[in-house]
Amino acid sequence: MTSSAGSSQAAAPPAPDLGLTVAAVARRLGVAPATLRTWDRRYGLGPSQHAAGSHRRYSAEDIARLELMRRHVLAGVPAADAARAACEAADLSGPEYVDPSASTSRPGGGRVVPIPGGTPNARGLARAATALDGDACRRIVGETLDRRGVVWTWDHLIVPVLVGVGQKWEATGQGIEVEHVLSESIQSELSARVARAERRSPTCILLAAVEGELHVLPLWALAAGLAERHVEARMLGARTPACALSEAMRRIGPGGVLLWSQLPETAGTAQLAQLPDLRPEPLVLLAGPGWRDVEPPRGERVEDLSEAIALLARAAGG
Ligand code: B12
Repeated sequence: MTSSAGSSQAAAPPAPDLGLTVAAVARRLGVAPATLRTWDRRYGLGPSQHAAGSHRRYSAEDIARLELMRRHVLAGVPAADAARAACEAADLSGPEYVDPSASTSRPGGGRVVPIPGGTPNARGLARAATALDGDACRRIVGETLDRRGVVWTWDHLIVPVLVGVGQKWEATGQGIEVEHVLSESIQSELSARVARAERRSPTCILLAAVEGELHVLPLWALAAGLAERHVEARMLGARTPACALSEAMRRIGPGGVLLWSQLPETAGTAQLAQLPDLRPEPLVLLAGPGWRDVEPPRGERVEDLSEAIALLARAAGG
């Protein structure tokens, strides 16, 4: 995370384009077009606009409902309940749409981050982040990591709160400071687990975010998850140039490499084509929503944290 990223985020996000196609909405939400069609068929969460001689189009309100649906589902709410809540939401963008837990929030908590269907712990983390209380964020994340392990903590505590914070920024243009405190706290707890771990794998794993990519928290979740299995991960971090990744691969000879791309504009296939041919050949995994619409010349897509940890641990011989 950098201050330049923070300042560039300061501009209010653009109002959603009216009349988006299913493909555009799928990209915007980071879900498959087939999922949108299923939500339309099963729950009536479809496009309400008609454009002459063309496919039906999603309006801003349709998209807001779908975003709510996605958030609920990510937070673990069953799809039918999530759809009902999304359909019943009265005001999808205004300040009236607030988390009922707002009344118990700390000072500064008037800017509540809704975590629909989130656990009390997730709501607590969101409140601590909203209050810019990094110590409390680290405590909540650290205690949950100790109790439930990396995968559970990432999937059920951290991701719902990150998604909520991201949605809040997207809807209001506010809360970048909350996002920064939260990200720093999560990264510091995950990296502390990595530093403490005893590593015993025959080879190590290289983790990198692609060129231009500042989102790295999933890489830290991976490093911590691998550390739980005593697998060593070397972290190259944000915005790794393809030539630097290639050089690191040649020098280290990793059992596996994972490249994270959060934003579609950072997922370039040219950087994959540049990777060296090593013997033995490392496993190359591509992860993150940025790769969703890319036909990669090299590497396999991986969709979730536990699958990625399992594949990489095997590749490292751990
Ligand atoms: C934290 C954060 C930041 C931090 C990053 C700090 C850090 N140390 O990483 C900072 C402040 C730097 C930042 C900057 C920006 N951000 Co930002 N950010 C986020 C936030 C809140 C969390 C990111 C994250 O870690 N996501 C990881 C998980 C939670 O999300 P996910 O990848 O979608 O998860 C899916 C899959 O990947 C999978 N999954 C989940 N975890 C894992 C783990 C593994 C290993 C695997 C394989 C799969 C997997 O499951 C999910 C369901 O499909 C997101 C909100 C969000 N919804 O993600 C916005 C978000 C990603 N950011 C966004 C934007 C627009 C930006 C900026 C461009 C803003 C700007 N105008 O400057 C900059 C650009 C930075 C850059 N060039 O890279 C948008 C992206 C929109 C888009 N689709 O293109 C988001 C979605 C916010 C939003 N709702 O609009 N950001």
